[in-house]
Amino acid sequence: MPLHPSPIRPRLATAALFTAAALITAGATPVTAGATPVTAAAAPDIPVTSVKAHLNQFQSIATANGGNRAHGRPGYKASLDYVKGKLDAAGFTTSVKQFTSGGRTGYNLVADWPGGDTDQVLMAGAHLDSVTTGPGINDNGSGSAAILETALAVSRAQFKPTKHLRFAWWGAEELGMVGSRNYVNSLSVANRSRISGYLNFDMVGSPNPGYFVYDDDPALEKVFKDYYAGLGVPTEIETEGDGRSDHAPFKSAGIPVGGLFSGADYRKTAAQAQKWGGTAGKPFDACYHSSCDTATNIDTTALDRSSDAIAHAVWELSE
Ligand code: DTR
Ligand code: CA
Ligand code: ZN
Ligand code: ZN
Repeated sequence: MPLHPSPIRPRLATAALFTAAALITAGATPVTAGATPVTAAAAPDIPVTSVKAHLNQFQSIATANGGNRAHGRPGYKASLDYVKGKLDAAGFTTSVKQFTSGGRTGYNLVADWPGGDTDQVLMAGAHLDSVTTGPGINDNGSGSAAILETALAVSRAQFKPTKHLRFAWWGAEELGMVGSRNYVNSLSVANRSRISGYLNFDMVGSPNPGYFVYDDDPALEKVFKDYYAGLGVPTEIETEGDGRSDHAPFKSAGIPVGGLFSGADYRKTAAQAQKWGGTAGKPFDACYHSSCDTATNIDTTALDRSSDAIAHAVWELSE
């Protein structure tokens, strides 16, 4: 895993390249000794307004379909169709994988960005389903919308990473990571070994947010920790979700996993409120698995930071 370049370094490298080119054009011999090592371009900013627009779509879908986007209900498939439409229009190769759970039909959506080394696949995923009791905007429209907008940013940038990029939206996570486990189980041993890392994003916009980084793989953890350190945002390691979200089947298959989490029904401590703001003694998300997990159940700053951290990790880990 290359050393984490500071965000400023790629721009300096670009400037150095332009200077060198100008010198060459002018016939001079560019001085290269001790030049700043050229690193990959920095990730673009992810516009949080665009992420929230996806959340508003998810909210509208839930409202029009019995108040939820749960496995086996119309709201789930409508959510998937929305995400797929955006990705198809942006040039991704999408596939919908069907499965059955609890007597109902479920679907995973997998989107490949054409290009890159298919022997080194970097994946980013989020569960798209909600519980039956509500629209699931933070859990997990937030993760779904954040990786969708990151994928669209890849397209806008016509990003050409070394590794192959694959994004996934999982069905039936709320029933026990059914969709993601179905996907991992469908992979041959060879195809599992081609996945260099799986990044999971499940609840990244909690209204009383914390900033938790998965600690399952040190190299993946470092990418996120360093990014937030660069923003001056303290982080804590994430342990509450061990085995409780879609990274679990990947980890069980020996694939390195990482991710971000902004908190669920656990209460924020006074020490955490001191460093992160928000309200001590209250849950990170008081509407967890409830009907009030709506489009207003989001902290915009947390969603913005999470989305930008996701983009940074995708750019950094695929170069
Ligand atoms: N998002 C929850 C699962 C969950 C609870 N705590 C964590 C921590 C980190 C990731 C996921 C979770 C759900 O889908 O029910
Ligand atoms: Ca942003
Ligand atoms: Zn949930
Ligand atoms: Zn979740």
